[in-house]
Amino acid sequence: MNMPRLPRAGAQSGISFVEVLVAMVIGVIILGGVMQSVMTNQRNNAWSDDVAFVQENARYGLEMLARDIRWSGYWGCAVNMSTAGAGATTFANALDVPADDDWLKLEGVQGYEGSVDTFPDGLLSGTTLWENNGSFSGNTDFAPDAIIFRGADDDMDLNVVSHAATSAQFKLSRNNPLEVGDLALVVSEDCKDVGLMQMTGPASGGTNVTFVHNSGGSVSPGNCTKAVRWTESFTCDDPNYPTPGGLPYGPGSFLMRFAAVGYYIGTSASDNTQPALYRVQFSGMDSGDVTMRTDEIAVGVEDMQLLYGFDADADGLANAYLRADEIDAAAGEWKQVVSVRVTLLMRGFGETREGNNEVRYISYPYAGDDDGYTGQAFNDNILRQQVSKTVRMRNIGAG
Ligand SMILES: [Ca+2]
Ligand SMILES: [Ca+2]
Repeated sequence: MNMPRLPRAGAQSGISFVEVLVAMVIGVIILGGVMQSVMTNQRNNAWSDDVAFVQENARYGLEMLARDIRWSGYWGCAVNMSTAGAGATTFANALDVPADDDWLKLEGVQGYEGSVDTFPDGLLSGTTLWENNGSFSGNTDFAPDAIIFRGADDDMDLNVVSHAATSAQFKLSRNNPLEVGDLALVVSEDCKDVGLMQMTGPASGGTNVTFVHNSGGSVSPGNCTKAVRWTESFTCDDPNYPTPGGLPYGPGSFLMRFAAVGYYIGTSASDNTQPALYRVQFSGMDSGDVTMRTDEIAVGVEDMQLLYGFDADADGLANAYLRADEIDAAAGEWKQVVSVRVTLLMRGFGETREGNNEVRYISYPYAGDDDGYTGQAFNDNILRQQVSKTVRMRNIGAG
């Protein structure tokens, strides 16, 4: 049979120029795809690193703040301080400090509205306020707020055995570990009275059960009076603060160390292009000046906005959330704050967003007028996240 010849298997007639071109084009397309995918991966990695960075810092910052909010206003067993009526705690502050000293007060919390209130002395001793070189210039609604907390640090377990009010001397259940110049709180055996004073003696370094709190200038700021318990609250600014001895504390009263901490948004110590949350801690008296220890808590905290749960009717529950400048410090209204709402604006470390994405950050308007309020826009391709937490001051009891 005469069959048509089939081409031999494997016969080659060479690769045409067109085929080479097609192959190259396909190659370029594939390579382009791979490159694109590598770059996307890199960007995604930077993005997810940034998300982790932001979330980690947000969690830590909120945790630290929440811990201090819960602790604030802790004066041992005294819990009834949100009212001024019968049964309310009586606060005797014998420290001879000026009225504008905000650290050495017997109130759990005090806030400062950004760009409105003057922040307390010593708060910014660690670094520059971020507001001054930050992202909010021209938008005072977003000027970071600040806050300080005060309370007792009762790690010493110092029970009062007796108190001679006229000679300003406590006898304690064990040797007094405090030093001359230290500040101490005392809470009464019935949990109704709290006193704040500076130790003036003895200079025996923990080998004596005595704690002396004389008035006069042997220490600084010193005590304006020997009285640390009275029938009503007083400070050294009151024209009629009691002298000389006040009322004695009974056995079972408790002596504690006074503590205060503050928070603000500053410039990061490690990278001055980044904002950070700072915590400052009152660390004692030095020649009459409050000395502070400053710690950078979390980088990437760009803004802190604070609102205060204000208890207007003494039932221990907030009636309204107010800004710091809506609370009258001189009228003692900070004692009526029962909770704090913290909002932090977190931001990533660098540009990880694409295409000039606008981020709109809505916070609480400080002017109290939210008609047409649109928040703050950012077009810098930096990741942002807003986190909030409302924390109750657990030591503030109902009246
Ligand atoms: Ca504010
Ligand atoms: Ca209420």
